Amino acid sequence: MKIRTQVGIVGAGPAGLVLSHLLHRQGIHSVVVEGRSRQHCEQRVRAGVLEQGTVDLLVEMGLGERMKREGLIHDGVEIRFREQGHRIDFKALTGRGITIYAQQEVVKDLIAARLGAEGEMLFEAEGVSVHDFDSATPKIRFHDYGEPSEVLCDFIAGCDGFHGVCRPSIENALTIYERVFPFAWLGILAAAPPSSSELIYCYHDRGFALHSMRTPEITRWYLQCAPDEDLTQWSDERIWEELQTRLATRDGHRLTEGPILQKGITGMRSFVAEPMQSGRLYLAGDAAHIVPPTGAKGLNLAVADVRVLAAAFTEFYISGNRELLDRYSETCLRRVWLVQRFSLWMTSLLHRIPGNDRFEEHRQLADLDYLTSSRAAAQTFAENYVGLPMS
Ligand code: FAS
Ligand code: PHB
Repeated sequence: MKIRTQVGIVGAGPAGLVLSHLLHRQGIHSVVVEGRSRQHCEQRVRAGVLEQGTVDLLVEMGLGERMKREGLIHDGVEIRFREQGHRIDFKALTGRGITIYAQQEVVKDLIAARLGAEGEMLFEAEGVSVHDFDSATPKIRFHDYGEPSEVLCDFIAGCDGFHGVCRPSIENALTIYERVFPFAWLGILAAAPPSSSELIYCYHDRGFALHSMRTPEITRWYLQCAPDEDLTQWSDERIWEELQTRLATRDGHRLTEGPILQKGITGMRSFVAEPMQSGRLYLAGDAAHIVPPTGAKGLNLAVADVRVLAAAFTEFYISGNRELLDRYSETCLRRVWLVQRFSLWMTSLLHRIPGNDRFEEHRQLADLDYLTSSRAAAQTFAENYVGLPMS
């Protein structure tokens, strides 16, 4: 089976789907080739925080209706340490906020919008590979239910995440920058109402903890753990006990517990591949960079990349001018490193760093003290957290 299109996209995550819909709105044809099933993509539990810029773009793309109805708008977060909470007021400091709306809901809305616009998406594609992206006719090859198939295109967008095939296909052209953290996150989804109206980021002697949510009935919690933590050692009771301990406050306020629906361990790394393009293959999202989830930036950075890429493809197809395409990597990498900086800073601020001596711990506590007592420090935190302005 041979399909001809303008932009071949590998991966139906937020990056690939937002790109495909942005191109569609500019009359540019694309085909999305995805290795997993639609159901898997729509049920994968990942991010939950949307920056204002991401929300504004989804609304502009006509995808705001359900997000506005079901999303939770937050104007601040709590930073908790030494059993005391300190609120950072995003609204007062930046005039902006964040929206809590699960990544899988964003993906569901995007897939529905693509199908509604008769967008071409091929799920469960096997053995995907990319070819000839140094020529004028790049190709995506795969098996479609056993049938050898090929997408011929002008450009390939590699939106296939960290473990995809696109980045390895150009690894000789890349320089890799990486930090792997000596800890991970044990994340749970619980049928328990939020214990606070906003997110709580907590520094504790026993390790980091995070209170987040998805809906008024469903909460999301994270605990710092070892990178090779054995999940079978974590009963629901032990998880709640540890959360109660780390998030404890002087007023003795107890967290609202409930049945745990899902639990998993997520490794923590900072990763950047440069450049984000080679020939007619362009990388976007987790295919090009990974941030530790402490800053809640992964999904938002993926959307920021494809916003730039869609504008570059649009300029090319309207005027033949390749300037934005040629500057794609340079344009995105400025934001990528700014977001890496912030995510690394937040991770170092809030986690117990193995091997840190008492001096380092006091410096870390002083960092937390400064953040929660200085308006200037809170302003810097807020403007990064709600999302730096789009270039
Ligand atoms: P994605 O990984 O979302 O999508 C890539 C797509 O490509 C997938 O559908 C995959 O199936 C497909 N694919 C892969 N290989 C392929 C191949 N060979 N052929 C065809 N298709 C292929 N960020 C936060 O801000 N907060 C969080 O709590 C958070 N939790 C996370 C938990 C986990 C376990 C992970 C891995 C990431 C988490 N992130 C979180 C970051 C996350 O949100 C990513 O940044 C976001 O999914 C990036 O989107 P994409 O670049 O579209 O990549
Ligand atoms: C989440 O809700 O999944 C979440 C929130 C904030 C983070 C990371 C994850 O920093």
